Amino acid sequence: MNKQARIFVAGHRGMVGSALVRRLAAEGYPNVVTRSRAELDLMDQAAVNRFFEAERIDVVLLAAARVGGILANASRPGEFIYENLVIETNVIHAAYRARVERLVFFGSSCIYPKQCPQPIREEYLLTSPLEPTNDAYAIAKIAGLKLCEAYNREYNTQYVALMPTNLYGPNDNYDLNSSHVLPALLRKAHEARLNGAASLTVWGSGTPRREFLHVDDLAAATLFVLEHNVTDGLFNVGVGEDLSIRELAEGICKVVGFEGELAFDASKPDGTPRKLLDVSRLAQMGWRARIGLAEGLASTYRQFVAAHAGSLPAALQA
Ligand code: GFB
Repeated sequence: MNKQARIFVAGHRGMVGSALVRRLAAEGYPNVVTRSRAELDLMDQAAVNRFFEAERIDVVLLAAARVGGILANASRPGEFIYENLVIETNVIHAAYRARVERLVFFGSSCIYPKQCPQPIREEYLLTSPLEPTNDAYAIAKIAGLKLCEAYNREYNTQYVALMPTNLYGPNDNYDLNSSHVLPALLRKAHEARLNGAASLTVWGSGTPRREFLHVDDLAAATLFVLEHNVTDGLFNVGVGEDLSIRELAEGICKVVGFEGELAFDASKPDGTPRKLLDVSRLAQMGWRARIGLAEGLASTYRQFVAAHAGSLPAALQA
């Protein structure tokens, strides 16, 4: 990819978007274009068309989306399917109209069936029913990757779809109702330690298994795909191993220095029992994740404490 390419990072303030901006700066791409929601409402098709007509954009990284954890997905399905469909159709169509060469669309591992062989290969898509707690969001993301495939076939665009597993890292969402499990448990363990609580609440049974990819690794995979001239297709992005929610909670308590009990709240949904991605397609091209969970948790917790005040446990004080 030309170092002088004009790269539009849609959703640049979010966890994925900000990781992409960091990576592009680190790899010497000077022409990164960003717009705040106030400057460009991606839900407004005419405004998005005007933006692409006015700006010469060479590459689009479509990281803007309405995202959330299991409870947010289960309780706001209309919002999740509508906003994600509108954002992706507006941006992908406007990019095509403006003859934008390349685009990367970001989906999620929840696009795959609730019950499918593990690890999950890209070809398992649409082979059996989705997980009900997030099927609205999953359908929107499947539509987005299908848009890329269809435009590539009909218009010879070069639009690629990356499907990351559960992500974590800087600029994550720590609201306990709408966040994903890893940031939620980091915050709960932190507050439990500061408050001297006897226990912290973990949703569900603790038995589901999840795979966690640091968002900086997703940004690295994105640059890898662009710099290796991958022009179409669907690629899983993950670390290739998973753990149970109970093991995650125990690991987070260790990092945070919380020594109380785990209390499991069976009134909350478990969701998909497991969604370990098969990462061999990118691995065969030479890309693998580098940030292990222990390292990622420690750095993410340090950033959480720095951003949200509070104290670090002795083990993490540099
Ligand atoms: O990360 P999470 O919200 O989403 O939940 P999914 C993962 C597992 O962690 C579920 C459990 O079994 C939760 O019940 N869990 C335990 C918790 N304690 C907590 C907690 O305090 N907060 C949360 N949020 N979970 C999402 C999809 O599924 O995966 C999204 O809903 C997206 O659409 C995302 O695809 C990547 O991993 O179950």
